[in-house]
Amino acid sequence: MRLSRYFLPILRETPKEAEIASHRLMLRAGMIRQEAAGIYSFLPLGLRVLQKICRIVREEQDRSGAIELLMPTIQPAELWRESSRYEAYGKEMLRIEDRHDRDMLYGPTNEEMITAIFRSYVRSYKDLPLNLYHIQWKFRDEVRPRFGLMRGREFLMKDAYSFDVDFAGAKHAYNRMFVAYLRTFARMGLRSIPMVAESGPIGGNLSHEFIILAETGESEVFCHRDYLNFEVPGPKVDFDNVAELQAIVEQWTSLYAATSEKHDAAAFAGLPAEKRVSARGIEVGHIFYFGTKYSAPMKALVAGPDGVERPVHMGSYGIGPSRLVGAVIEAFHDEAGIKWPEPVAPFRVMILNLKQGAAETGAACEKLYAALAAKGIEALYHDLDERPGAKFATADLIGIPWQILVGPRSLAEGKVEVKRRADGTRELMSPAAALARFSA
Ligand code: 5CA
Repeated sequence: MRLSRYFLPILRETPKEAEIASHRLMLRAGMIRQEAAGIYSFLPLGLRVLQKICRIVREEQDRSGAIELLMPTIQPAELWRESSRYEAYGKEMLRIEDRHDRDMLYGPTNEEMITAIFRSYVRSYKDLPLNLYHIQWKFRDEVRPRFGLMRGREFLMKDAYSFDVDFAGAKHAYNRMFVAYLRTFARMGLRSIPMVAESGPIGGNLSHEFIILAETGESEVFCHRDYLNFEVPGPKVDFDNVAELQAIVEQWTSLYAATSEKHDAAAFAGLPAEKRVSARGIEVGHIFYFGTKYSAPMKALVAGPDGVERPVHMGSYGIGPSRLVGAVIEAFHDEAGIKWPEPVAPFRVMILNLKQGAAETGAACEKLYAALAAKGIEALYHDLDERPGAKFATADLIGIPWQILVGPRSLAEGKVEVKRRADGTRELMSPAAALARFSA
């Protein structure tokens, strides 16, 4: 992408309304624009990151055996009356009337709708296990939308819903998601810690929040320090292997870890002082097992091997991709701007022409740009008529992992400079050597 043909509305001033780094940087880097409290447009650069995050989420959901579908944002109120959540959900639910005076709502979550889909088609244990997920916008009329994408009113959620004939099956479904979540966040460069959590309006008595430690996090959390060094399961983990997954989950729940609502001060005080981590965290995922809370009132029944019909056992599993855009920035930034981990970076390489208008640097940049495109590597080419200082500032602000600096002096010696945004290291090398660094 040539910057001269792109839409990257950089802000030079720091927006006053933004209280935390990720919100400030997203606004300054031209990634998002606020349309109303807690409601944002994703500008092109922000959308690229969101899509990268969703891709990783999808790949890991698919790997774990979940199947993608897509439910609408708008739902009929009748469904929610069946589960008795229509009144219970209160003011957080955005209620809408259509032209026929029918009560509708903008979905804050989808347990009811997925249960209705399930009961329309599935009758027998032979069709189980089943886990269906989608990635769809949600609306919750939060009392205090804040911190940009962290606590929005409209936000993107990956929500998965599992169906099993009994508790043992449901526990394995829960374990699948548990392990998939560890992998998902690790692929974004984040260390997530599963913590015992309150289940709130979703319900049930088995629930874990996946927390990223960050000073600006909204949750107060407590955990054993060893979680910071546990090994994340690799890509070869067998999601059908009940014992293998159970062992991973047991390891990752063996030590103390809880959010403030579930905190047991006495148990925590029992840990050796140097192992106690008391910190703030960002909840990037939340998983629930709630048994027959929805299937019993909504009559989603399956016949077991004995032929007897019973309510199906369910769980639901959420990840916040739009919140993750902010969470990744909270974890990876410095004074100058964002430092994207490669798997979620909007582009992999940025080419900076340090003498716009000069024939030599122009030709060298064009050649690099064409060669990267031919290799399938996403590159952003800063080809605007700006001074080098301004180009450096933009590049550091938007945080593309690799910068190729093409200046007249080095080029006269047949060299370009390759800068790594993560640690600021720079190396002089030939354009061919720079290109050889990158493969698709
Ligand atoms: N139905 C269940 C699981 S699918 C559910 O709604 N869970 S939740 O309420 O915990 O939300 C799931 C995830 O969505 C959270 O872990 C968080 O990452 C994200 N999320 C929730 N509320 C917001 C919000 N206001 N802004 C941004 N992301 C949010």
